[in-house]
Amino acid sequence: MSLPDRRRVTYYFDPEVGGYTYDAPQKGEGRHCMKPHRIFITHHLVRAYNMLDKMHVLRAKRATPEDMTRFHTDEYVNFLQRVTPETAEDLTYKYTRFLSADGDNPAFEGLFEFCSISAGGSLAAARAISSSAADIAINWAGGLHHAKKREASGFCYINDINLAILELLRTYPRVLYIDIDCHHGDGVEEAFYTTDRVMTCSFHKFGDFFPGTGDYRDTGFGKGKGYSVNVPLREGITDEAYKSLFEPIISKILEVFLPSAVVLQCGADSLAGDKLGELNLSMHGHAACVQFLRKQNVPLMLLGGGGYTAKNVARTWCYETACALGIEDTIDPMLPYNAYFEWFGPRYRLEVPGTNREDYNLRDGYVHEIRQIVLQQLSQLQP
Ligand code: ZL4
Ligand code: CA
Ligand code: ZN
Repeated sequence: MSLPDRRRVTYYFDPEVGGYTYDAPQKGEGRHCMKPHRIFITHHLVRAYNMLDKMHVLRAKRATPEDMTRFHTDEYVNFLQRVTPETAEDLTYKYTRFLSADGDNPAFEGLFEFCSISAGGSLAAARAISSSAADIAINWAGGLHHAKKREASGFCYINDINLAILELLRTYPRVLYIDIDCHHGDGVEEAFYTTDRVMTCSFHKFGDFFPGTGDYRDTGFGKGKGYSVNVPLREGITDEAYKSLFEPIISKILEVFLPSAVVLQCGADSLAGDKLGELNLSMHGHAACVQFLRKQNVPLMLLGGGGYTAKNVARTWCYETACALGIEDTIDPMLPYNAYFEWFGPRYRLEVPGTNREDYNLRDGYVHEIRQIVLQQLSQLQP
């Protein structure tokens, strides 16, 4: 006989989030790959699977400029409030401050409201966890891990994760941040690089890939030495190899760090077939990270992040919502009818299969080597 393993899940969703687009209104250079609309499609699937009545569904208060300046500088937040597509060139002093001219971080229409929705959800999720109102809190509009204290980077403007972690630190002595986005979680690592109260652990494609940081030798500084963990990957990693890194490394971290709460950034660009990512996880391989953390019985926040093949992002975050609820075994792999049904053809299934591309991590014992290196680093933290 096993006990029912219910968790109280709070899910933050703002119906307006899907209406924002990163595309510049006047420029005809092509469409930006970051599509907030994917969060709206995720929500449609979650609703079609009847999950909304199994959790607390809330629309968070928008984050205020004061909330944002807990991490960011006043002048950067003030800039984000004022910038428009028309004033961007002047307010950035020809793209020498706050934003760069390279197209990753456009000054799109409604930028500040979009940031306040994303950050508002993560802050509310952190408060729900801190107050013990929820065991698991979800904000698929969050996870924007590249944003820096005084500048935007890699499609991210406000670092909702850092705001949430700072909120958790008001209650909890130690917070663990885990990042399964295909890119390095540089903005979170940098913010907590010198503290032993936050451990950051990012798994990411490394080598000739944005943002270029995340070498395994970058382990923290001063009091924070050993509290930044990086697992650099080569292209094409599959479920099996990923799990053989994730589970032993996270188990070791749980043992040596004893986090009071965990924040998991669930960037979905680590899935097979992503437009930008170069990894090869299936939906089930990605969700195995959520399942693994859920069964550790530690307060858990689930955030979004990257993910550029929108229908696969929606499938995966919908399935991970089911994992948070513990109902994934009852989920019909045939998608229920919903407003976006035709997007999911030709198979109309809740699946993202891996492909047969080569896994370069299996060459010359790389997986084994990086696992040993990281576990060895972690064992030095033990008292
Ligand atoms: C695009 O087609 O590697 C942005 C970005 C916009 C449409 C308009 C065309 C304008 C690919 C990417 C030209 C854009 C040129 N549009 C972008 C070094 C780069 C300089 C900028 O998942 N160019 C920079 C950022 C990465 C770089 C990845 C991941 C975020 C996250 C969390 C951020 N930047 C080269 C790229 C396009 C675009 C097409 C693009 N940008 C792909 N990779 C990047 O970790 C949310
Ligand atoms: Ca990562
Ligand atoms: Zn990414």
